[in-house]
Amino acid sequence: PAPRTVLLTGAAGGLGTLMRGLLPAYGYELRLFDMNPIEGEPGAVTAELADTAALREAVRGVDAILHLAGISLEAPFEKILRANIEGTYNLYEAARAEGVRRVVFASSNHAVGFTPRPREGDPLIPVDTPRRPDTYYGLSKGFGEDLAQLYWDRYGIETVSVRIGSCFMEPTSVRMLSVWLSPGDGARLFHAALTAEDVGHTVVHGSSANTRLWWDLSTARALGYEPQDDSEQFAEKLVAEQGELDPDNPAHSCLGGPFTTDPPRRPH
Ligand code: NAI
Ligand code: 15L
Repeated sequence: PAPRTVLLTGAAGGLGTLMRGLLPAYGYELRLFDMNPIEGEPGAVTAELADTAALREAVRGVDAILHLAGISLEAPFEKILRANIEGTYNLYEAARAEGVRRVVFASSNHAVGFTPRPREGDPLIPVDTPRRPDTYYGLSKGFGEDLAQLYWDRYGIETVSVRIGSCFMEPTSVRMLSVWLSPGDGARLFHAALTAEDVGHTVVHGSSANTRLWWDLSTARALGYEPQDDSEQFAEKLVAEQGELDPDNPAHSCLGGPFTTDPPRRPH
């Protein structure tokens, strides 16, 4: 049966707020979890992923988990370790203990951020491209994907790991034209990931049907995802402001964009 009650972790964040608005239309009842309180949502659980008792209670009885909570940008390793690595482990342990069978994990393009972006005529980046994290943040997303694989192989908990490109109301850079996931397509993709059958552990790229797409959406489409949006509507304005991507600029040469260079770590 399609999952009805879904625990949404990271519900106070940018993407969590967008999905709180969009997912109920698909028939989901959302249970909310975040370390930050959410105004107007007295039923939300306000706790850290480090609070294993709160987490266990929060997952009890849900049909699936949409795991968005975590640090969403680069940060010192110790912080990433606690929130993203230990936090995601705690989440899966709670799911295992309470018998939750399906997780949708918010992975990121930054798990493979040092992958060169395709140039004219190159094939799209496939979903089995080797991991090339561009930050400790991206490294933690690779860890989450491997944890998902372990919990499928060992415990039969299914996961769709969605390597999200950039999910915001609008793209704000020329790079984002290639990786943008419109909020509406984000909801479509999460819905497909929550309901598709026999996913085991599946990794998908999370973008809209962008004219300037860099990566292959076939594993996402195989779940039933049919993107409706294209970032090209924003291209003229962004290119006028920022220019086209510069082939000589290292911050423009890889999928992860400025995450690969900011702060500078090595010569390119
Ligand atoms: P955000 O930073 O706006 O939201 C993250 C939420 O997680 C925040 O509300 C924060 O309070 C909560 N959180 C952080 N650490 C926590 C902890 N230890 N315990 C409990 N709650 C904690 O980020 P955003 O943009 O909403 O992203 C959501 C998820 O999607 C993140 O995992 C991020 O890495 C991932 N993602 C987002 C992308 C995007 O374009 N928005 C792109 C790729 C991945
Ligand atoms: C991410 O993983 C971040 O969470 C988000 O804030 C954006 O920076 C996005 O990637 C991106 O690559 O644009």
